[in-house]
Amino acid sequence: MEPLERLEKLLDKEQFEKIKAIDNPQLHAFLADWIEWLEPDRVFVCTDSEEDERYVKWKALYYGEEKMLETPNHTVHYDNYYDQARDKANTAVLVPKGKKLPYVDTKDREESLKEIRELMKGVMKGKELFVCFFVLGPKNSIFTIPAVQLTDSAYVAHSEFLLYRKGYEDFKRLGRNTRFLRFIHSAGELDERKTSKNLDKRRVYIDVEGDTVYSVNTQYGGNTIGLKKLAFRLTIKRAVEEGWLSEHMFLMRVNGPHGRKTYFTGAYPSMCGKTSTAMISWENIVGDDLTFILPVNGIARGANVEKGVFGIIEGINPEDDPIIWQVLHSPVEIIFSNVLVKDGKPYWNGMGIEIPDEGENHSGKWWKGKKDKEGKEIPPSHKNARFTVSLEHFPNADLEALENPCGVEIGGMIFGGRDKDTWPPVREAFNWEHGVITMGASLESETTAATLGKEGIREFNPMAILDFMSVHLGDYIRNYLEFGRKLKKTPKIFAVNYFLRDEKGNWLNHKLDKAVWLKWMELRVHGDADAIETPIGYIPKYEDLRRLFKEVLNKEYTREAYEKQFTIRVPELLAKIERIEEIYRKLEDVPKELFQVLEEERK
Ligand code: SPV
Ligand code: MN
Repeated sequence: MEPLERLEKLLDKEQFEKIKAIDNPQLHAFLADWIEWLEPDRVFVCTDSEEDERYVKWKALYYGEEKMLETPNHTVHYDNYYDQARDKANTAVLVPKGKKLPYVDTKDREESLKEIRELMKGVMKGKELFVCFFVLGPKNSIFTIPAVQLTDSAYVAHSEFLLYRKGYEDFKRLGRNTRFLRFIHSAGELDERKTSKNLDKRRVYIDVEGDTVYSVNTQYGGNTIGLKKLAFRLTIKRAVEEGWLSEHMFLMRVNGPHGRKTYFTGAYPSMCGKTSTAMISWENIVGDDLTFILPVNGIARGANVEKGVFGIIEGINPEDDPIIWQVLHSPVEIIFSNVLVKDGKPYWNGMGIEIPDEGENHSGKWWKGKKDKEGKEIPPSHKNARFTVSLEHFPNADLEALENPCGVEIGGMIFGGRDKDTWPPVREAFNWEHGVITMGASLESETTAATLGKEGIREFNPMAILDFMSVHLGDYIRNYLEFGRKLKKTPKIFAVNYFLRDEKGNWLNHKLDKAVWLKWMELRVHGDADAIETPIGYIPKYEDLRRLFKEVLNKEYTREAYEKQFTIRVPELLAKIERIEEIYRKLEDVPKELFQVLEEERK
């Protein structure tokens, strides 16, 4: 039977008409195959209408995946106590037999497709399947990538409405041969709290070959919101094949002198200051997590893949994060996840106000001192508790840049690591190759007490993208280098480190100093500030920083502070070059420029 005929049998009339309106046989076949396989009780197809979006939100409440909070439009969602972060152990990129990728888990494609299909057979019995259409990147643009998500979680679909641009009309408009990304998710069997129950059978399989990601028995956003990190693995592969960049980067506007607008991207491993940089209140955010960068007429142009924020809520307080605080306390649509709730109000660790001693959180009914099965005390909110909200509600969002179909010209690209003793607070690369190799491809970050038992262990994380590296790292870096060669004008590349310490272990910078580094980088993009040439790139001159500290933060900046911060730490830098070379020497097929540039820097 033809796919459309099968769909007519599977869907009720109203839903079938919505699908029929899209003239795409590949889509029809995909839907028919999977709806038959997943066996949902009912199927709802989301068009771009407000009404359909409202239906999904209502279903998230109806099925108990979300609960209303006191403030209008605020809801809370809980994930299983053991399903609170990206599940690296059960996530794999599928590859042909015998192939492997460095640094990410790979599995045999054929066997794994079989395994995941088995896990998903009939998994939606008794449930409702939501078929959702979105696009990555601005609509109707050179960046647009259409995607379809199947999920039995109304929470996942609801999150996607806040985070991505609707794509049903795009699917209708785009031709029959349009390539699209596919995500198939089931939360699996749910427990009485409506969280995924069969965590031992949790799987996230990324089939780059088939442009498809499968995710089952999990709800946490990073494992399920298809268009986020799942799509990211697919677009990295596509970008490398097609010669553009799909990056784990924020996109922001830094405001220069006389109203000049300069756009920067930034890649930082987690806990290195990515969000707090993108959210500096007097600059303007375009995106906080994922950026596509395309060469257009010799210029690198960037666009936010998403239109919302799935942000970490821990530590957000009115003093350090006035803008996010304000957004979180306004009656705009927000999903809070894995926070503490008492009397309809959400609370989280480090919010700077008193937190109740009891309530409901990711562990169920919670009281201060409650311990988990392992005997560990349960904090009020999970450290990866999050908020999901659209960027349009941020007073400092640059919405014009966000929806610009041509994206924005990228003036600078920032790579931010965390180390106590090696990189200066800010510096500029000599050129594209130098920046890509000694900054991006050499990015490391120290583990923090919050994330791992051991503090201060340096972890290699090139371009902050290692978890998602669905292609060979050597190919990824080669693509980066070639990308620069396609440009008439390459973005300037910078490296920052907000976490430098002195010999006694004291921090050398304050939290907000990064705002000064941004202004300096903005000037450098336009050749409006001098710099000192060092063996590792250009560093700021004291006088410029002193003036900027005064202008931006109204702070004095002493020469003594400057000298401590910007002294080139030769032994540490040499040791770092050694470490990075060692890593790349073990990989096959790394561009030879990488070793040459590192060697030059050593000399
Ligand atoms: C990250 O961990 O890099 C995130 C959140 O942005 S997640 O969606 O879990 O990947
Ligand atoms: Mn991220």
